[in-house]
Amino acid sequence: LATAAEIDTTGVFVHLFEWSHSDVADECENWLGPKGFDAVQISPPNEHIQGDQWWTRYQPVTYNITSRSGDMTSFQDMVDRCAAVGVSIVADAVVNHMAAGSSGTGVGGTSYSNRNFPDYEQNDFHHTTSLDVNCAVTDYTDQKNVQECDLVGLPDLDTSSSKVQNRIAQYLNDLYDMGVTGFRIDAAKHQEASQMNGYLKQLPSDAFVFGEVIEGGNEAVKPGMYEDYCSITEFDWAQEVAPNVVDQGKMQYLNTVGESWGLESSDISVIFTDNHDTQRGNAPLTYKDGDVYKLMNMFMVAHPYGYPKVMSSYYFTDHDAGPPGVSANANSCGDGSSWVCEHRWTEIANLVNWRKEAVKAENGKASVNDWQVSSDGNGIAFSRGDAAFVAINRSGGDWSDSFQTSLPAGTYCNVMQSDDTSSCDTVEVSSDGMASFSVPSMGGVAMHIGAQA
Ligand code: ARE
Ligand code: CA
Repeated sequence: LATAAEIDTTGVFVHLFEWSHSDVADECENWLGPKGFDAVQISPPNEHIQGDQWWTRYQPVTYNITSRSGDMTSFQDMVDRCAAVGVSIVADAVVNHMAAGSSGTGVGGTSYSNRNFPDYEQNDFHHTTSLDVNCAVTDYTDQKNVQECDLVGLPDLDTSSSKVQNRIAQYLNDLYDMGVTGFRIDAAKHQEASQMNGYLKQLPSDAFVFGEVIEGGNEAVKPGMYEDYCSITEFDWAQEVAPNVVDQGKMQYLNTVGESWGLESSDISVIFTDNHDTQRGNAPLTYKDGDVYKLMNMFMVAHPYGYPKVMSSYYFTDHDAGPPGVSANANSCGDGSSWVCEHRWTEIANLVNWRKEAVKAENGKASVNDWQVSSDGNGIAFSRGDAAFVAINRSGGDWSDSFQTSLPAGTYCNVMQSDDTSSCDTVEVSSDGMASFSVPSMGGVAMHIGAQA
């Protein structure tokens, strides 16, 4: 069996939200490996409360590997099969709190009562007037309220306690020993950063960790407080970029996206167009927006800022609805009622290997060269290193032009159409790097040295 690789944050990963272990394993072999995705974020793999809603996954009962996605055997099989094709697993770690309510039973059959679980007793939780009572998170301007009270009624673990820290560390190390090399720390913002580090520092140093820390205007807890310990979710990326993709004529401003826009530093920022919460909340764009959403994803994967995470969804209208009952690999991707599979959209998927070639050629110096814009400001085109070129057109009409690339002369696949070098539509680049072509309305053209016809 292959050993799981350390996560390469210069690549691209995908969140296969609510996919089963066996579907993730198949997807690694059939799609993610060949397309160059470097990792998959999975839904929380541990035992959670019963119920059909997706959010039952965020109410842990035990750290046993048993969940709606599958059991321990299917979990290990997934990790191994993904590793064998170069795809690492990022586990969503729900460790700030345990399941809510006065009593219940987990999907693995474990019973619990108010703040009493096999792994934790009432004294291991933050509490106020008595052991079974705690305050609620109500005031984001108050750090103590955010970090020591219960988030939406979820009993808040006392992460200052070494017993709690050690138990969390053991869970994460068990996952690591099974081959998991990445971790999303759910509700990291609700844990004091150095207390979170009390368990993170017990992980091997090659583990990749990012904390879910949502930046909010006048809030007490800031992403910067976590940067010594882990990468962070940069929620502002989508909020800042989206208007420039949605509004007419603003694509032209996107070349400088990054720290100068007030975003956190690129090397610690996980970016995404939307996530499983924001697509049910305030995401500026989701799969429901069609082409304009696709364009934003294209830009995210092509542009060097941050570590891009592609959101892969299922169709929903009801906020709480859990995943479809059908396998994602039963030809149900894109059927309009089960799995959306944004990560299989050609223009997004084929830019993943494009980014890899770009990063290789740049040799550590991420750069945007040959920046070109259309006369209406809706079209942008750029090179990265001398290995990759992309043009993205947000306008209602095609954009025909002669483009400056830094590519060596040759015949390239337009990977936005296909990366099959025996049958793709091609683009000719002449010895001075120039190429003439038409960029389709609400679409793109992209070439890289790894896909020459
Ligand atoms: C569910 C029910 C609740 C019920 C609770 C307990 O919906 O009505 O009280 O169970 O019985 C998810 C769902 C919740 C769900 C929970 C547990 O979203 O609805 O509660 O699972 O099943 C804040 C946090 C951030 C958090 C978001 C949602 O800071 O960490 O709220 N995100 C993560 C996950 C969620 C998950 C949890 C945490 C809990 O990604 O999917 O909840 O594990 C401003 C602030 C933000 C704040 C945001 C929303 O932007 O700056 O910090 O995010 O508002 O309040
Ligand atoms: Ca907490």
